Amino acid sequence: MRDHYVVTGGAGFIGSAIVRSLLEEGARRIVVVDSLVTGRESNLEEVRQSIEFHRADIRNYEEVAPLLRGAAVVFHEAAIPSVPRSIEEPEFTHDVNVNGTFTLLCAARVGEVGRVVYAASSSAYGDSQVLPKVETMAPSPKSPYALHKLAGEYYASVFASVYGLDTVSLRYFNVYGPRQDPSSPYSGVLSIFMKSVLERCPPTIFGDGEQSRDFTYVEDVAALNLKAARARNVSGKTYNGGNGGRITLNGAWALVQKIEGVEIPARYGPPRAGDVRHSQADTAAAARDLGHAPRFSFEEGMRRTLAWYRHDGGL
Ligand code: UD2
Repeated sequence: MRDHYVVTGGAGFIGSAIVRSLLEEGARRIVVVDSLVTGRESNLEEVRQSIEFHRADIRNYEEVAPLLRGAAVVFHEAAIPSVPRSIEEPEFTHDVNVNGTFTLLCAARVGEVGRVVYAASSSAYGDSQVLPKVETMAPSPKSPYALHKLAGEYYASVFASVYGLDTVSLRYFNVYGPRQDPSSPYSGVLSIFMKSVLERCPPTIFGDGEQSRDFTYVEDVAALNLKAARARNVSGKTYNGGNGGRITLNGAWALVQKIEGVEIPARYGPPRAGDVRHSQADTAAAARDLGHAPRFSFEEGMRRTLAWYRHDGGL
């Protein structure tokens, strides 16, 4: 009987939000698989008694396969994110993101997993001429990371068509929210903005700050994952996981300052290699096929996130 859920990368920022949402929905058995390379056990602190935690690397078939066997759904979040990290560490990030995903899909197939929901990335689109970005557009990855995530998506789709493994891919659009680690140079820009404003230090914006992103609140992404786990007739498909809006980095930093009631002019540095200029999701397919409707406006998400960093995030 398929009775359990697996979340790879479940000690990470997005994975741990999926774990929480599963628990809220009454899931009985949740298995977290995490190597703790970027994830942290503290992200699971208050739910630790309600889940099974396994420190394991998705590249290790022998370790991972028994944990997946017979799972109802595997949410595959484990990855080494970051465009610049993939440029600086191409072998390691390829190994985890591409080979790790391949290994995981093999284990899911052999273990007769009910469905794999794969964390894909909006970076697959690259610099499309048209906004918003819709799933029918040809992908155009600009960085190793974008290519890794796209390869995983293609593998998921091929495992569906060739082996009959039920898979669905969700292209996340710049997810932010509580528990995003702000401490690394590879951290998501909004977590860096939160740290900067609370420490009253100017952030460095790469380029002119007029690049834009469809920042998406982590709880909306977790909700989308649960919908994708249940939707019918979606196997082998890819959906955008975005909010549908778009804000520039200058606009986002202005909002952070407004919420905090401070004025700290940002510093500006050279543009970052592999950076996409504009990003915005067309959300129609996810709404139609998965029944997804994002709940959090950017300002509401930012207020909640800042409150978390202030009270719980140790800043
Ligand atoms: C990409 C994907 C995103 C997700 C993520 C995982 C796109 C459009 N988005 O995010 O969906 O998969 O990768 O890592 O490809 N920046 C600064 N100052 C800083 C840090 C960043 O200005 O201190 C800029 C950066 O140059 C970029 C923007 O902020 O223009 C967002 O950068 P990011 O690293 O937060 O995310 P991004 O867009 O590479």
